[in-house]
Amino acid sequence: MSQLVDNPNPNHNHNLYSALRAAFPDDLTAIAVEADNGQSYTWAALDEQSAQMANLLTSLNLPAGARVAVQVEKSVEAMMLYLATLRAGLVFLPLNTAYQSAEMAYFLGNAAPGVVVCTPKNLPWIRELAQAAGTQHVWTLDDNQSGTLLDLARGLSKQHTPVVSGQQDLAAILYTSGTTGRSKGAMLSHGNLLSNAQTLKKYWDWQKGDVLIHALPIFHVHGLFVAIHGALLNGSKMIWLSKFDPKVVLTHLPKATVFMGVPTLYVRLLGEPGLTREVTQNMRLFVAGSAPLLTETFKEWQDRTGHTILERYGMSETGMLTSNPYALDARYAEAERRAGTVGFPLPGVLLRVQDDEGKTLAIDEVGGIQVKGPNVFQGYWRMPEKTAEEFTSDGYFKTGDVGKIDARGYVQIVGRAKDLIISGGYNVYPAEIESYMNDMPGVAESALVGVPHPDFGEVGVAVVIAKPGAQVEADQLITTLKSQVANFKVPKKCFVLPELPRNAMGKVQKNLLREQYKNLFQK
Ligand code: MCA
Ligand code: AMP
Repeated sequence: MSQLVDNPNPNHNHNLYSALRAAFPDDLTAIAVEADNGQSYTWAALDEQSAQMANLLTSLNLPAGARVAVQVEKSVEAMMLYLATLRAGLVFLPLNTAYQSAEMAYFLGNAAPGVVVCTPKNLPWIRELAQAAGTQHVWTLDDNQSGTLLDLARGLSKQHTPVVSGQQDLAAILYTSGTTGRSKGAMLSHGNLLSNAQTLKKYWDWQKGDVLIHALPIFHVHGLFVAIHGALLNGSKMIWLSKFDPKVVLTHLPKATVFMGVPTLYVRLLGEPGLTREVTQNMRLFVAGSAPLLTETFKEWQDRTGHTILERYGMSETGMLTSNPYALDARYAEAERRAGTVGFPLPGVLLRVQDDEGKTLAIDEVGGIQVKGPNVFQGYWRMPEKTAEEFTSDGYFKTGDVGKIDARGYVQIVGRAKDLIISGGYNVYPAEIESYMNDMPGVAESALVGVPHPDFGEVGVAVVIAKPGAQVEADQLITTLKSQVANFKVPKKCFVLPELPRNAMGKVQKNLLREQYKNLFQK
């Protein structure tokens, strides 16, 4: 599986927090985070308040590797809880705030966390689910610096020495669905996360004086790891936005140097007349990822701002895998950031393209992208067979993405072998939504396909077949789904048809449905 080669000295503490802490500036009274609620946090505050939370976690005497499941709104305190979990040698399990009770029941039941932290308004139902999962400690954290977590931590010591962690000790579990079936918890170790953060620090040339606008949610890799680790490992200030609002981002751009976003964020910023060369003149780096960036967005951004977006590619299981160059990369002849590509494999990442027979393909040949490196995860939580299925016999992880490498070394993603829709940077698994739809009264079968969307890049469209004699209302079906699953997973349109297109083998031809509805949302 993963190969962790950095510092093999067994006595070295690989706790990720220790490395982040070592990068804090000497002046701990400087501002580390400037939040949009008017609150500022010094580096000392990050260290001391996360120490208090770590002391609280430590006082529970949970076994090493116990999970701390967290479903809270974005706040600086939520980030401190992440840091505290690392310090205490426990495993952070972030959960999207859009998840509803059935989804949460699965995650908590599967992960059996030692601690659950939720928003106060969800406490009644989360407490029930947590108790059913055997969790002893359920705390609250609101986005206004209140909640039982903070009440309990407040009186504790502001000093905490990070637990000694090995490179392969788990730091986080991120649920992701992969190819089929129920969500799988991708287990990421301290070594996985630190090696990726160190690689990106160098590759993107994080500099003294950099200031990051943090506008992404913190329950997925992009906002939690790529953005936060990037800033902390460079001792850089973050401008912390609780929610993405393009107008608010514009007001902060003149004070910042780095911005990271999914393509939808760039599309929405381009919709603002105030996005100009002038407002972005102090910016050094715009990073895009989590979903394909359209060439038209890339070009429009260049025209409007004079900046070239740097697109990179990654996964929950692996962190970042490839990146367009920041500057000349000695391994390659070119330093150009090329639209429609995700750049070069990052230093330390081995990437190849194989066909279904396991033959490694030549330049420009299209096949499955496979990767190996110190960033590649430790396996799926309590699913050893699934883990084994996703690795080749020589230890490469099968990403499920389909792509090619061109003669100049650029990786291009041309499709996905996995049935997955990426909508506004969030993953939607058709199999999951189809199973909800198939369970609805009167529904014989259903299919969910992704079609182009000007704002979200791609959105789900449902096609439903009614049982003989039954009446199915498309609007009702959408309303029912809204009460069952996270809102971003709900199809934007639903059609009730007499039958699904099938091939000679009886398999639903989703490509035909995608073709049929491809212009549904186009301007
Ligand atoms: C919100 N809605 C969506 C989405 N987000 N529909 C489809 N896809 C979405 N992503 C819908 C809601 O269901 C709701 O519909 C309506 O939009 C308004 O909801 P609201 O929450 O107010 O939306 P928003 O604040 O405008 O959110 C849009 C957003 C957000 C800012 C683009 O989706 C977002 O932050 N996306 C970033 C996700 C991300 O960080 N991904 C990184 C994953 P209704 O009213 O009908 O209910 S990490 C990853 O993928 C890998 C490792 C990587 O490479 O980084
Ligand atoms: P997740 O499971 O949320 O980590 O999503 C990972 C998936 O997002 C990858 O397997 C890709 O399919 C997709 N992805 C991430 N970055 C990009 C990108 N720059 N271009 C295209 N797809 C991407």
